[in-house]
Amino acid sequence: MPTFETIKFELTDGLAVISFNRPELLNALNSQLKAEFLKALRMLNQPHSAARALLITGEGRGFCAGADLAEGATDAVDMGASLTDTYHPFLTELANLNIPVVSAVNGVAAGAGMSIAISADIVLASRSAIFLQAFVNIGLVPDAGSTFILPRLIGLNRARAMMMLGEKVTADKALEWGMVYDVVDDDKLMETAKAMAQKLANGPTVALNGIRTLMAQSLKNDYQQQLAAEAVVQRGAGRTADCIEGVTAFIQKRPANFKGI
Ligand code: LHQ
Repeated sequence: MPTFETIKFELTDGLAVISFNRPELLNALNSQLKAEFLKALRMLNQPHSAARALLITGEGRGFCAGADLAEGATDAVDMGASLTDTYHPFLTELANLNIPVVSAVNGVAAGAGMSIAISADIVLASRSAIFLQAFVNIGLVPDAGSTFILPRLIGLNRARAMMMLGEKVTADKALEWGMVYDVVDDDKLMETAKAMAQKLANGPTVALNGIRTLMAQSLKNDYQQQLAAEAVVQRGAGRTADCIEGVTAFIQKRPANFKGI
């Protein structure tokens, strides 16, 4: 297991937990953190990884404040290149994971930090969490996938306003808008998020990955294309040992014991 400094990485009972670990700067993304995050995600994407779910959170009072502005992020000659070279690799690795991803948003999620938070399959927020499309406040456009994901979650109207006004949105409002799945009291966040992620880690991994695939395709397909995609993915899920186990457990009136195969 490599040694990480700017993230914490654990893998127990099929559940991988990545915590951004620069709490004094609200887990702002410097070069080292981006590289370590990418490395951890690549480990999870290895064919024989034991991970069956991923939980992402932040140490301290923030989830992630986006690009580390003190690292010279804004002095970059070409910020487009900064995105393609240092952000897109980890975002792509995250999107390509074949296990479900939960984010536990424990505090402020700003700029690219918000993009990471909302790219999870299930976003859980603490009551004091804050969501901020901070980019416009420093003269930038939203990036790291925000312009793709946010309008799909909350609609163009609210997404545009968040992006243009650069105002903080509370967890309760994010819930009302459909940006997050649920909001829980601060002291219950990690317990709730870990239980949820562990449930996914104990689940039928092939089917869960199939849901990820189908949800991604749903964003671009028409109805007939999506019906066809469901048939393809279902063919794979229907051939798993977990499907046999799920049906057998139902008939035998006992909980299913999924193995992820
Ligand atoms: C920070 C940061 C931070 C460094 C708080 N960096 N230190 C950008 C550029 C290039 C190409 C690719 O794309 C991107 C993507 C982006 O993500 S752009 C957006 C970057 N993020 C921001 O603009 C957010 C800046 N931060 C804030 O607006 C506030 O800090 C928030 C609203 C996040 C939190 O406010 P507070 O709760 O009042 O905390 P604070 O401001 O006091 O921050 C605590 C410390 O963290 C403080 O340091 P200090 O030494 O004074 O205790 C901040 O300077 C530091 N910090 N964000 N992004």
